[in-house]
Amino acid sequence: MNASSSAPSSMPLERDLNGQEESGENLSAADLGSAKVLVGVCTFNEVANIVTVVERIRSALPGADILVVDDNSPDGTANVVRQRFSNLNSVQVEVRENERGLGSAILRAVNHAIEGDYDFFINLDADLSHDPTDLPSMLGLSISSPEVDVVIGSRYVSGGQIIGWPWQRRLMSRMVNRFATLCLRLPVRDCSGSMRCYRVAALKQIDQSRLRSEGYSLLEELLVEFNRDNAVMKELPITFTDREEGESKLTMTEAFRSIGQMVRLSFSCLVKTRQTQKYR
Ligand SMILES: Nc1nc2c(ncn2[C@@H]2O[C@H](COP(=O)(O)OP(=O)(O)OP(=O)(O)O)[C@@H](O)[C@H]2O)c(=O)[nH]1
Ligand SMILES: [Mg+2]
Repeated sequence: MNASSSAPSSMPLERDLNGQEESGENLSAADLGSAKVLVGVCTFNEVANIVTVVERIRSALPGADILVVDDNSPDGTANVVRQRFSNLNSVQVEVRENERGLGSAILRAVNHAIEGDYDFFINLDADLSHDPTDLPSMLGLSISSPEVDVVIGSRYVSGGQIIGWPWQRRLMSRMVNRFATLCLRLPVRDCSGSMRCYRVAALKQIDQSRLRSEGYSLLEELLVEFNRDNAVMKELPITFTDREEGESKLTMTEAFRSIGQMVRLSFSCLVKTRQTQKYR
């Protein structure tokens, strides 16, 4: 695909472009150059985490805007953000009154990035499982590699790890990712993680009318669409730490719904491969 946007020429970070090392430095507003960056954080009942995560994102990427997409959380997550960051234009909250679902919430933030003419859209969870100090190296790699359409914070490449999950959760995640790699033919190891830095020009190319997932499976579905468009995907190792505060929203019902969506997606990938072979 590679619909690249402007890349500032001088970046102060020392990076290994294979992503094996990080500088640990933060990208200041000046370092972002002309790049306009939106960080999306989707929330449902994250009152215990949201202020900390927004503050850590701000300190990691001071030049970025932050959008919290909250599904009218009964615990008052949205109000807490509004009150705590009321003096900052760079922190916005969008409350979806009658919608639920991580996938559709992420898409809302994606569309905000497209409509706002941002260059990069970064997504991460609100529960501090994703460490905001990883953001500068993910964004740095995106900015310095115009050919890369999405940088994926990956638990499953060398250097990546998961802390705090029981073996059942690890097994389930491994199986889901193995399925996605094999059956959805995705050329990455971590297909289900949400911590990603997308080039907005590449997101614009996606035909959103094709997307069916409202929940967690949107993460795999976006990669399937990217792959269909021959997008370039790159993985950077991250450490994922199990949440300490608040409760998981990944219910068994949502897990089965997402697996069902992935099976549907795998059929459409199979049909596409057959058609390609037939007309080759
Ligand atoms: N807006 C919105 N956000 C959601 C919804 N479901 C989950 N989220 C958010 O998506 C992120 C990931 O959800 P988690 O519950 O942490 O799911 P998980 O990381 O797979 O599971 P655990 O870490 O074990 O809890 C968190 O920031 C949630 O608040 C939803 O329906 N709407
Ligand atoms: Mg989580």
